[in-house]
Amino acid sequence: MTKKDTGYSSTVHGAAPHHVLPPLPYAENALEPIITAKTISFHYGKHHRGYVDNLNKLVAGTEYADLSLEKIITSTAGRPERIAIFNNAAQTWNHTFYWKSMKPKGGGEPPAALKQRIEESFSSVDAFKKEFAGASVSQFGSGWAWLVLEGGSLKVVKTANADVPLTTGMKPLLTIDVWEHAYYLDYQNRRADYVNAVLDKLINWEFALQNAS
Ligand code: MN3
Repeated sequence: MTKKDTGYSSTVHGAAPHHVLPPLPYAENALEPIITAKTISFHYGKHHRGYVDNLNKLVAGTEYADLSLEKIITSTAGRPERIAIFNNAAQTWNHTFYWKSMKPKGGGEPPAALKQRIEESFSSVDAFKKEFAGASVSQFGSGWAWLVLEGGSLKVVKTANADVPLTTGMKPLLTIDVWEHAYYLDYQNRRADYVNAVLDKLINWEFALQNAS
């Protein structure tokens, strides 16, 4: 049996689990004071890990057992009878993407190449941030706000629950989790304060640029 070095070691039907919880790209306290170690510890250690564990249990012995995470997401999207697999696969993917969308000492000015593309699509970086925050706040209930690439231009979109723009042909560049578990311990019901703080202090522009090329 092979063991990955992620600290994830539970097994499914005697085989090594296909999907593993990737390590956080930084320490649990590295995003303080914007997002506390307590929030990250629950969000990564309980929520994200839970989605990975559930996914492994749900796909064991099914036609999805040997598929990549992306393939599971695209082949279960829009199929009500596969909603549990879709939700756990998409949430596994979304959270890994969310951790990478932030970094300690992030925010500030985007790199020139990205800044130019943001200005072409939104007129200014501030206008982009405003639109992104607006999408985050207007998402009713749980979901995600995204910067995506579609047909060569940048767009802000929001998705509900586990939904991910991958399934509609858009390429995600950045995301912010707007489920309450992402911010409630630190911001209570002030979702806009959380999103604006992430955009100003944590957003990982280099990750977005890397995804855009
Ligand atoms: Mn979450």
